[in-house]
Amino acid sequence: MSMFCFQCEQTAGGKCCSMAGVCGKKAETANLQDVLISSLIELAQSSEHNDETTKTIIDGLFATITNVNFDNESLKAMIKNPKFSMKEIWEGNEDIRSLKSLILFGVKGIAAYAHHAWVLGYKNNEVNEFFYESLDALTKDLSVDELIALTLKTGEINFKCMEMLDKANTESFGHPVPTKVSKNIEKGPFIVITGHDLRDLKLLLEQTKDKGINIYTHGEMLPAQAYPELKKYSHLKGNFGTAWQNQQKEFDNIPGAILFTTNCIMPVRPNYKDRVFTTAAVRYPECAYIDEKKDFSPLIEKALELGGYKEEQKMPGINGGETLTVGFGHHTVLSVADKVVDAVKTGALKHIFLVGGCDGAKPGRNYYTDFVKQTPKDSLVLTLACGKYRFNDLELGDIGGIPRLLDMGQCNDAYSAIKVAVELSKVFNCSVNELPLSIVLSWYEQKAVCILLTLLYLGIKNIKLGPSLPAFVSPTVLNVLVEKFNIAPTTTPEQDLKQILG
Ligand code: SF4
Ligand code: SF3
Repeated sequence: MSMFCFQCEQTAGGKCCSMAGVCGKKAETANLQDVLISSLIELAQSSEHNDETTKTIIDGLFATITNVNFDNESLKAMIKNPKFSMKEIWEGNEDIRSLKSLILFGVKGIAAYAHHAWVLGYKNNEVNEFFYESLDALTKDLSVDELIALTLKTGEINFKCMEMLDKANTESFGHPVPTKVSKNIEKGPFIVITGHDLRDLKLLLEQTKDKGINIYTHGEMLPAQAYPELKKYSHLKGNFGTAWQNQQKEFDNIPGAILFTTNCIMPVRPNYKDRVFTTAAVRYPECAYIDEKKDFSPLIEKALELGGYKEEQKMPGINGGETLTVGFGHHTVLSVADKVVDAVKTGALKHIFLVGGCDGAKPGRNYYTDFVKQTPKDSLVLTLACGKYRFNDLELGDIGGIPRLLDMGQCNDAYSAIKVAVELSKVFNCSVNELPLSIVLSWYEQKAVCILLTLLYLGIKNIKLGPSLPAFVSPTVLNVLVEKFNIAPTTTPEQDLKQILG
């Protein structure tokens, strides 16, 4: 059976996955996900705009993000026999396909963030209306200019969505505070929780109170350790392992249970399949699924049955570091803004780098480790999302008490980085592009697409993007991005640093 998917960074041969996904997605699953998108398009075009339809669209889009849903039966249950076929886009004009892909993949990312806000009780009408507008546009005969405008609007809406999620997270759990996180796993029963959903973590912490079970964050859940309403639980211990692409090795025969709340789930190996639980948009055949009632009892029982390690285990980061520091969201960073401004004025701080985005399995991602290691001592490195596992265990020192490496949170906390940049530009009375700030992004899946579109919508120039450029960006569209925004692929850390620092 053949398939067509080119939505992520690891797509086969840098072109498309056509027989099976490099991510492990089978052709049947990929095709079902395409039919699901068609089905959502027709739902958006034919239904009344209400909460029920909006939530169906959000959850359907979320299910098609890379490494979220590998379960054909659950996909089939979401499909309503559409007439439109995604082939019309995939087999059409290359530039139109490219722009429609940017919009569709961006909207998938927005759906994930809207879902997290929604479950905390936060919705935004403009964001919700855009799901209908953008899906409808995918079937329309639009010009390149019209599609470029809609692509930038996707970035604008994502900005509003990330802002809403920031509000949802901080009003529900408090503003993140700097927090040191251990990478050791204590003896005794434990649960590893991964993904981006903070509400799931809160519910799990409540249900495991006084049960003799420790909870460890993994992957994109790490920043949760910094939220006051989550860190107050004494059984929320350290962080397990590194980024998503190492899970098959790190979960090998693990004596604990694992909960996936979002991406990135990889094909689950038999030696830990019985201890993997998924919830919300994540589905994997034969793995237990926890529905919206969020009764985590089977997960808790599994953790107790497995019993955990007999002795404490050390799980250092990829550079050997044994602790990580998190919690530098906009609230914390802006509370020391005067110190940052003074350091710039006295010359103690000469440059700020934002090195963030997704991690991934393909070789070449050590670029980000080497880049951060080589940043000069009079520079700060802001980071976010799971790409930071390439360097977040490094000890980079500080500048006048401000740590040189500042972990701002999950990918959606790109909102924090933008807020800080905008505030600094106000203080220095210049545009964000005139700040001594450089953005070096790593991308993998579709949330990185909507974040990139947000940065472009905000007019941010000179972004370096790696480890490779998206296969769905056609040469013409790339030219537009280069001409308008001077976006460039990463080269080598040495060359890029030399160019940035002039
Ligand atoms: Fe290939 Fe990525 Fe699509 Fe998976 S999500 S099938 S790896 S392009
Ligand atoms: Fe990572 Fe999958 Fe993108 Fe939120 S967990 S960033 S890749």
